[in-house]
Amino acid sequence: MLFSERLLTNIKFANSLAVLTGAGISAESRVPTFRGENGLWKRYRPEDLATAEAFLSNPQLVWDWYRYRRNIISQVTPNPGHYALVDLETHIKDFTLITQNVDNLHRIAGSETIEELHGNIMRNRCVDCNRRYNDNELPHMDVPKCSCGGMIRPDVVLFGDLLPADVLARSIAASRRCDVFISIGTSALVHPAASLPIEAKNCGAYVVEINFEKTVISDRVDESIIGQSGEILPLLINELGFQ
Ligand code: BV8
Ligand code: ZN
Repeated sequence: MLFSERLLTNIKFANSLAVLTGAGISAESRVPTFRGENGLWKRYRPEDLATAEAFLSNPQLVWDWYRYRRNIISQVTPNPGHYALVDLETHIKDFTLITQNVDNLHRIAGSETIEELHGNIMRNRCVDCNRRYNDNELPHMDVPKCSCGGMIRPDVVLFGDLLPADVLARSIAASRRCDVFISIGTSALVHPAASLPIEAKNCGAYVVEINFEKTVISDRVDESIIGQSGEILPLLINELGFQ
């Protein structure tokens, strides 16, 4: 049996459930992760491409990087792991999906209560006036400029950026009040997202991790299930046997 009776009972009777996802849940959709074997950070230096300073000193390079990633993401679709979370959400009264991913796949799959901690690669914003631009509204320039003259950047949270305060506040609140917290496909190395499973644990939640391998939080959670989230999550929904 892949799932303990304790896990199944805790989820079935949970009033409040929070999920944290990372790049691992999108790996089976062929979206590269960051730190795995073929991870993006193995080939590129994050400090050159995904920091606030990098954008200001070399906006063209950072735009090229996000256009490259946007191109990959525009060709992929959600996998059974994303859809299993859509299903789970319909059975839990108070459900919050907190994601570190910027790939929009949870939204495409149909999840409703999504907290995008690190923004969304399909959105853009002006660094000066914060005006939002959809992709098709972007001026055709290597480094698009806003009507106010400011530079436009991808609306993602880079290293050194503060996370959107309202999103972070709702994510912390969900982690503190949930009965069950499920951490899926994240190396739990990037803060403050990585602190959420521990915050949930400290507030009495039953914390489960689903990952391809052990992580830095594996020995601090209640249950650590090793495997592919795209296989495990549909099996979990099946075992829960919601009516
Ligand atoms: C901030 C941009 C205030 C968007 C990203 C406290 C302690 C230590 C450091 C800090 C701290 N507070 C702040 C920091 C600094 C920094 C940080 O955490 N650095 C770390 C690296 C040490 N944090 C920040 O700068 C944050 N800002 O806190 O502001 C501040 C600022 C400075 C100093 C103090 C305070 C901003 C963080 C956001 C950075 N933006 N990306 C983008 O391009 O995507 S981070 C990047 O990593 C992605 O967003 C990604 O989501 C995130 C986390 O990575 P994962 O999703 O976990 O992916 P990873 O590849 O690592 O792991 C994948 C996992 O999946 C693996 O475990 C693998 O085994 C598993 N897996 C693979 N396949 C599968 C699978 N599991 C299941 N099934 C599979 N099939
Ligand atoms: Zn502007």
